[in-house]
Order: sequence, then C-alpha cells, then structure tokens
Amino acid sequence: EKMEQTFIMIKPDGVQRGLVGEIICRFEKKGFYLKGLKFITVDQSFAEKHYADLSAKPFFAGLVEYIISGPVVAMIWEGKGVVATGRTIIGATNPAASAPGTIRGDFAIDIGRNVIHGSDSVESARKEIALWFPEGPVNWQNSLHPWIYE
Ligand code: DAT
Ligand code: MG
Repeated sequence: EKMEQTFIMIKPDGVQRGLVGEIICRFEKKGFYLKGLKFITVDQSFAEKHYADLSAKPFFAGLVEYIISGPVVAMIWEGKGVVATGRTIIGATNPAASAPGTIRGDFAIDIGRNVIHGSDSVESARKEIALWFPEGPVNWQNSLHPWIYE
C-alpha cells in the first residue's frame, strides 16, 4: 500500500474547548498512525509562514492572530490516502457547510473558529511537516498493521 503523511493541527479554540482527545480519537480509530505530536504556541512569523499562501487575503491578519492566540496541537498522521481522507474527516472550511459527522460539522460554527487544520495536498503536507517538524516524524511501526491493511 502507498502510505502518505499529512499535517493536522488542532487550533487554539479546539484546545480551549477540550476537543484534543476527541479529535485524536477520530484519527486513531480510523486506523491512521500517529507519527508526530507536539503541544506548542507559535509566534507571528511562524504562523505567517504556515499560512503564507493566504497572505493576500483580507482575513490573513485575523487568521494569524487566531492561530497565535494560544497553544495548538501539531500532529503528523500517516496512512493510505490520509491527506484526502483527513480533509473528509475534518469537513468543509466553513462549518456552516461542513457535514454532520465531520469535526467542523460537529464542533464548529464560524469559519474563523473552525477548530482544526489539515493539509490540502500531498505537496502542502510535505511543506507543512517540514515547517512544523524539522526533526522529522517519529519512526515506529504499528503492530496492528496487517489487521488494518490487506
Ligand atoms: P482550510 O483550513 O479548510 O484548508 P483554507 O486553507 O482555505 O481552508 O483557509 C485557511 C483558514 O483560513 C481556514 O481554516 C479559515 C480561514 N478562512 C478561510 N477562508 C476564510 C474567509 N473567507 N473568511 C475568514 N476566514 C477564512
Ligand atoms: Mg488550507
């Protein structure tokens, strides 16, 4: 099977609202493998780097302010199709349009408080993992692997 990695971040509102366990649980139970995890507060220049592609948007300053407003949980998750499936688990960008059963559909109301980030492509996952985890992923193999993959 072709394994991929994605970058997932629980934003400051997700941390404040006590959603860390619930969110990790959804990725874990699906069968994805946790390959990196850190609980950190980032500064403005780091947040601007993470969201560099959106620097021309009118909401950019507010977005950066929100991301640096408290600690976040940064994670690497691995699995077949984890980039696209991770986005499906997260739900649409605007929680008003996120389906029930998705993280944003279940736990968020406003687009500027949408609880979680997930990479939108294999290429942006690679860039985001390099930015947030310069030390690289944790190297381990889940012993349940043959029970999850055929
Ligand atoms: P996503 O987080 O679903 O990948 P994105 O990359 O387009 O969405 O934007 C990053 C974040 O910026 C998003 O989670 C919330 C915020 N955002 C996006 N579009 C917005 C808008 N029109 N108004 C306010 N905030 C917005
Ligand atoms: Mg995005």
